[in-house]
Amino acid sequence: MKKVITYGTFDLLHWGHINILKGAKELGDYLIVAISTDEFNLLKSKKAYHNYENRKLILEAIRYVDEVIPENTWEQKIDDIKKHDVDLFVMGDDWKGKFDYLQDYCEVKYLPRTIGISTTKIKTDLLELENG
Ligand code: C2G
Repeated sequence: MKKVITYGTFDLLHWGHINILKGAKELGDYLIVAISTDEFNLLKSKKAYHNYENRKLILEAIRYVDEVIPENTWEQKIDDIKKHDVDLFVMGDDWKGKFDYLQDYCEVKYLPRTIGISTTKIKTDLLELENG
């Protein structure tokens, strides 16, 4: 069984997130998503609209996702890959090159980021709607 892992905040879930989760799942048989905790988001200077529990609940409802684990630190990826016996690490290509060091432990693939949608865009578009 080919196990795939990916990481992210996945706040205000949108079709760009679904594309990467679908794409990652299609490259294996079992997809683990390490979702950033609220504390780790602070390290990424991100403030998620939904808290960790609710973002986890939403991700677990997605057909492409088999398991959700917490992402607490930048450094946990190697341990996660070993602990969960992961064969393939997948991220959107806005991260291209940043995780190549993981190639010593598993395959690394960057999939094309979906253009035209992001959590930040959703927030700014809603603000503009409100302000008219
Ligand atoms: N993504 C995408 N297309 C978009 C938006 C996001 O493919 N339009 C992908 C990102 O490339 C990433 C995943 O969706 O692979 C999750 O994106 P975020 O929730 O923004 O996660 P990020 O802040 O990039 O955190 O340790 C890694 C970090 O936790 C990644």
